[in-house]
Amino acid sequence: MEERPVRTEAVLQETAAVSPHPAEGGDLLLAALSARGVARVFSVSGGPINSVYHAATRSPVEICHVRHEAAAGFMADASARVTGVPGVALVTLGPGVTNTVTAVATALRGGSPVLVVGGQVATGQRNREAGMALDTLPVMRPLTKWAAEVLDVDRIPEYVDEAWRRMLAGRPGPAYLEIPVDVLSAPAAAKAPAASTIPELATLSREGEQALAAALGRSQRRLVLAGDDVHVAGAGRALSAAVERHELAFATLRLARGAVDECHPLCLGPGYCPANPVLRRALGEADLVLLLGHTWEFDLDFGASLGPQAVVVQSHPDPALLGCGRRVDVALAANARAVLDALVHADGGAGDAAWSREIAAEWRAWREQQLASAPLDDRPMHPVRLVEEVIAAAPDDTIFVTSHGNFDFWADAYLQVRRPGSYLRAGQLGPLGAEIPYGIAAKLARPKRPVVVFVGDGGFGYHAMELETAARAGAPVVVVVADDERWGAIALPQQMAYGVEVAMDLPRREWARLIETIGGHGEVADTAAQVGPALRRALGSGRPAVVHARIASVLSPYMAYIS
Ligand SMILES: Cc1ncc(C[n+]2csc(CCOP(=O)(O)OP(=O)(O)O)c2C)c(N)n1
Ligand SMILES: [Mg+2]
Repeated sequence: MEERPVRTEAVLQETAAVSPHPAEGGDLLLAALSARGVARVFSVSGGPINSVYHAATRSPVEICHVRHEAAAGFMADASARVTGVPGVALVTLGPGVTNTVTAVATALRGGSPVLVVGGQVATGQRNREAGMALDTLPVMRPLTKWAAEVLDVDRIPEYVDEAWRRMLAGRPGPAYLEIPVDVLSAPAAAKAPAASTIPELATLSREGEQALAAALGRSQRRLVLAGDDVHVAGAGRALSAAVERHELAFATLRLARGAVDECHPLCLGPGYCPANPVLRRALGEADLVLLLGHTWEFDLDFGASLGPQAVVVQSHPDPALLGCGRRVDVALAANARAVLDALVHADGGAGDAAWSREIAAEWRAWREQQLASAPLDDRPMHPVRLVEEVIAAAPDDTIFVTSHGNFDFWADAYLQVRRPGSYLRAGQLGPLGAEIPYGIAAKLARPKRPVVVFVGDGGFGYHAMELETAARAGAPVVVVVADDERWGAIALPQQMAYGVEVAMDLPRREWARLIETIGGHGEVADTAAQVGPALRRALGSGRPAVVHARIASVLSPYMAYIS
């Protein structure tokens, strides 16, 4: 990653020119963030962080004041995923910090760089039961790559710099800085610039190159699983070049979905073993599997689908993750771009390109067959029918967000992600509630692109109120509520295991009317024919919108597999 100069001094001089109030820690904080490309921080206010709110009057960094700190954390996470610049949440002490816990844990498990800045009581009030005070460093330490308190106002830029390095080195993840109010609001002196140098494993060793070429040369049926680091390292072009040069079947996973267009003729669908039987077949038949920038995690069945003949090559920029959970034959400590560049130039012989093409075609046929089993006039609509009608009506450059309900597993498996940064899903931690904040932050980061959030009637309830934030912030995101009138992902397996469902029903509520009362636009679409026009009106409304759609409760292949 390139070094960026940090122009704290210049920003502080401009600050003094705009407002007579002397520069404080809040100004130092925003100057350090602005110098690193941060455009906005997501926040719920509180007395101890007022210095930062005041600093925003004379900084290019905006404050997006949201309704719940969990949403602030999720928005910071989505902002990082979409832009590549770490996202920032600014929260008050005690419950302000603890409310971010799930979002921070999601960022940790999802490999997303999120900085939480938390307030704290004045140093002189420590351990005296001050209002709202809580020792939050021990709470945040296991959830972050680094958690520290700042006790000297003039060291704020240094701590931001350190947090940046820790968040971005190896596998990205969150960091936490706690700043007591007397430190944050103390007068600040202009400081000499600090420079970030993010260590990167951007080259593959000679031995690594040779081992990769040898494995390729000995193989016929070759499969690439492009994981998180393909996205982080910006290696989509290199992936595309390698896939085409050697005619490799491939799947993109998690953060990397869409790194290469999933409509590519060699793509065998999304990288979820539970939702993609063709991927399981490919893993069983391949004699070379290249797992790039990822580990053998849950969505890859912990590697259980691999056949005995498979030679496994794994790369990761964090050497500690090589061989994690499963033995590998060739371990490459390098970022995905370096590995893919080496792969493009490796002379690996012809391989079985017919197998790559045939297995990718099988996935396309499987996908089409799902739609064929969901007739247009079914009432209530089959989940796949709703997803298809939304995709058909949404412009090509739409960013899609999904949640973690039964409906979403249908959507995740059916969506074809066409370009990088176009699909957001919280990931391994699987928290309901991330999706609406994700959509809002994506819209703020990419205002020209349509953003469509898929969520069930259960998940919708977590942060629906953030649509009011979206109205204030000017983020016209569209939320498609797939309403099966229940907590389907739990109800259906309960029914299968126990023959009854307990407390699983959610009566239909008027979500399209609710959104109208909080500054948005509402649509109801209960038939397939209504979905496209409703979605287009929602997108055209220029306001945050809800498209409320009744769907049938049909167990998704993903849920069926894991239940
Ligand atoms: C924070 C959190 N709590 C609970 C769960 C467990 N959970 C997963 S899916 C689900 C039901 C989701 O219902 P809904 O959003 O209506 O989607 P559906 O399954 O009905 O399609 C629940 C409770 C979770 N993933 N995250
Ligand atoms: Mg539901």
